[in-house]
Amino acid sequence: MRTQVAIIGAGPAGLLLGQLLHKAGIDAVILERHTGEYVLGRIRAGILEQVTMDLLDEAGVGERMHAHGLVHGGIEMLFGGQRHRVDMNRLTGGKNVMVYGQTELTHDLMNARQMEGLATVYEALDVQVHDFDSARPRVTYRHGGKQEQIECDFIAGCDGFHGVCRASAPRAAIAEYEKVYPFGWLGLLSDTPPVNDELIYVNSPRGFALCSMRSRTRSRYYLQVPLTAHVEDWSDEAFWQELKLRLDDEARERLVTGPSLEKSIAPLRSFVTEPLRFGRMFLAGDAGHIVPPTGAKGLNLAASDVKYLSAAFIEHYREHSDAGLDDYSARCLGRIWRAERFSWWFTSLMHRFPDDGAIVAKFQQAELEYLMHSESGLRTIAENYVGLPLDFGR
Ligand code: RFL
Ligand code: PHB
Repeated sequence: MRTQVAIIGAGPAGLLLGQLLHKAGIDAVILERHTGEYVLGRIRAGILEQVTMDLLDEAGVGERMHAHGLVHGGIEMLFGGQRHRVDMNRLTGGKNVMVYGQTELTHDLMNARQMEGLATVYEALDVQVHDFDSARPRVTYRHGGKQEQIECDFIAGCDGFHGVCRASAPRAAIAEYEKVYPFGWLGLLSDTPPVNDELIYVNSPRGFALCSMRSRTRSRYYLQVPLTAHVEDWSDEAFWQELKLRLDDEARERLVTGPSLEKSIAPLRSFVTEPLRFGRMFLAGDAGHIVPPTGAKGLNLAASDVKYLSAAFIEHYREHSDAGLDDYSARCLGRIWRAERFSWWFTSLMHRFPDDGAIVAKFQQAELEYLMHSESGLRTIAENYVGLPLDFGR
């Protein structure tokens, strides 16, 4: 088989890239290790920045998001038993975020691809990337018991943190920066109305908590848990009990509990690969970088990588210019490091670290009080949370 761009991974990054390339008349094949149902079963991100919403519109898949997504102009911060609102809309001159689950977005992209009859190979096993340092890269894989090969012009590594693409880059050509946090997030999804109209980020003496949602009838809650925690040891009842202990009186009273639809623990990590290009192979999304979820940036960074990469491929094929491809890594990394910094800072501000004594909790409290009472402090949170403009500072 031959194609112009071989995309590895059918998560949001790979599917969105496939859709944007298709719109531009560029041929692509997507190879995915798992089944479509498995990909849809992963409960992950919930918050989209304006840049991501615009890109979904550009890809022609924004209709359901606009119909069912919830526009949020603020978030609430709970610490010291008090709630404070960050009015992001006012502080950023009218910007908002959209609450729309990654599952829904993935579903929309999968549907669009299927409707247009575009090639996605699910359950593609033992995917390997070859010769990306030459003009004729290849991808090999096994499917339905047969060995297959794709010849292509470019390889897009959209295969997430545990993918094969980054792992295939020459070790001498790659630098990796990593911080692993000493706790994880235990998430619970339930068909119960959200406790609040907006998200609540909680810094409590018992650890971080987050009240989020997927719709007016479906809630998503998270608790900071030790790295040693096992999901089997957390009954639904224990989860609700602990969440209540981290909330304020009003939220505790309003909280509606119910059986979990899904419960899982995610570790927290900051990770960046430099560069994101290796000859004719490009990394995008979680394949190149991971943020702790506190700032809600992971999916949004995957979308901005894809925006830059699709524009670079389009420029290559239409204008015979490689300027966008040559600039891809630097352009993405500027945005990535800014989001990494915000996610690390917000994580440090809101969680209890096991080795920090009582003094650090006091520092956090003082910093939060300062931020909530300073216009510039509030704006710092707001403008980072809604997403900095594309090519900020360039
Ligand atoms: P994905 O979604 O991991 O998809 C990669 C795909 O590649 C496939 N794959 C392979 N296929 C073929 N061959 C191989 N060798 C392969 N290896 C892997 C995988 O099966 C998979 O289908 O990466 P992508 O597309 O870059 O998307 C990134 C996002 O999924 C991720 O950044 C977000 O979910 C992060 N995230 C959040 N991001 C936000 O922007 N806002 C949020 O509110 C938010 N909340 C979260 C999050 C992530 C979380 N977890 C569980 C890590 C909340 C949580 C709890
Ligand atoms: C979510 O709804 O899953 C979510 C929302 C905000 C975050 C992280 C996760 O910061």
